[in-house]
Amino acid sequence: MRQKKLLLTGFEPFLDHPINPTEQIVKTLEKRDIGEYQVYGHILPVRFNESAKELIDVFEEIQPDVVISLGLAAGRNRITPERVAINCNDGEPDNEGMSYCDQAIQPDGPAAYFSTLPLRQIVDTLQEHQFPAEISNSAGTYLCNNIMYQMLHYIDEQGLDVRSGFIHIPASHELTIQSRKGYPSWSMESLISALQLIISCLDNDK
Ligand code: PCA
Repeated sequence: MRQKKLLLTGFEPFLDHPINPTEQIVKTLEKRDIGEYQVYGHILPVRFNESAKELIDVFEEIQPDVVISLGLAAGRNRITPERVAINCNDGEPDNEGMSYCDQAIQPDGPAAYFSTLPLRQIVDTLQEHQFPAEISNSAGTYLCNNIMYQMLHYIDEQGLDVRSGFIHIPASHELTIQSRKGYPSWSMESLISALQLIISCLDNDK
């Protein structure tokens, strides 16, 4: 049986966050075999004009069976798989100083795309293992929403049988200490274990 490929992405640090725990998670898990999947890792820039293009280039090179993109949501206390990506760029400037206000990501694209990851199974599995989790109904309007929308749009336009979605993770202890903010935080060990459980959910799906 052909081994399945999972493309797991994280982001570089952004705004006033000195580190991005998603980068550490991806670097730890890349090249590992987890369940039926071999993990291919990639760290994306936080740039409206580049992130999605880079993600799609990597996608075309690897041709994965599943895409899971990770982003930091400092302030959230749970792991939150995102249900939906909306066709909107808005908010804070990116790492290049570029910002958008109320702008469509794809002017002719649909209003939104739903995640095609097994969201309920992911949340239930995490909670059974004592990791707090909840489906989130908004990925915001910054880079995380942008790449989730663009990846799902590409898969849809190309008519591919590939599941894709986005998962926000809470701050790590290291980030909370370094940033001197009061973010709720998780140990890196717990974040890695939770991600392994999430990836194992893909095996029973479909
Ligand atoms: N989180 C941001 C972008 C990069 C990241 O890790 C977001 O939630 O949009």
